[in-house]
Amino acid sequence: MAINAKQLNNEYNEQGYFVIRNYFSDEEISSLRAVILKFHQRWQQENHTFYQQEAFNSSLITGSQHLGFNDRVKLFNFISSTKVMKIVDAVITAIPAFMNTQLFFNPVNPELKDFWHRDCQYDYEVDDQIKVIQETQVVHLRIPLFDEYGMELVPGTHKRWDNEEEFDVRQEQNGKLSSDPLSTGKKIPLAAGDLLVFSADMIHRGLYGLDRLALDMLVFDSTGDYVDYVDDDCLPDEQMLKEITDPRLFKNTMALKAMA
Ligand SMILES: O=C(O)CCC(=O)C(=O)O
Repeated sequence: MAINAKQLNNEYNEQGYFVIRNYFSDEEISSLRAVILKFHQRWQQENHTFYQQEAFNSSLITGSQHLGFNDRVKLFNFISSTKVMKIVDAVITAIPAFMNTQLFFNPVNPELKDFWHRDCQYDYEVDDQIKVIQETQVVHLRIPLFDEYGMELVPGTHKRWDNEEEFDVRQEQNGKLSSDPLSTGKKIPLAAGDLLVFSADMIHRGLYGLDRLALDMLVFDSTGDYVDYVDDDCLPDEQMLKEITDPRLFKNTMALKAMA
């Protein structure tokens, strides 16, 4: 599929997201799904209570805890494949670096409701969030492995602050809940094979309800101050690097770590 990098970059800068339908083939998705399902089953067994009661995602998928050498190499090769790197390079035109992976699923606990947030709200107080959204942001590449209701995003909020309704909902104040509808929200239904790219700091939520499994890759611009968020165990080791066709995304992170 022909990619217009300039157009994707403009779209991302203006709206905070873009979606490419049918970007991955059935073969690409079924081979990725096989590895991810293996991880998910093992993770579920080890985190039984957490899974039953409160979980809606797992992380550190490329780490050594649940997957062996060959499966990890497969994942690293998918994450840094030519196809994925075309998109990463379109969004981050300087030096992109790998941060982490997360896996989003439908929560078992029906009390858990899909909630609006900006990722930065878990690390920063409100005054700092206002500043942080003006700076370099982490980019999520969401790769759904099954059809799902997808994500709901508030276009433009990667660069602009909340209006009153958004802030009340996100903060759960003035009688609002973080799962309340937002009049500015835009639903993006996703099917297996689609790719959604969005800014972690825009106002967003995952939409629960279908038996979803979505892999999120998180990448950042090397000029951003994010290297402390990277877990060493989620990077390839020397042996694995030899098996990765284009390891620059991981090598860029390693170089930042070495300087930190
Ligand atoms: O899909 C979800 O449940 C939430 C997704 C999300 O918040 C994220 O990808 O940052």
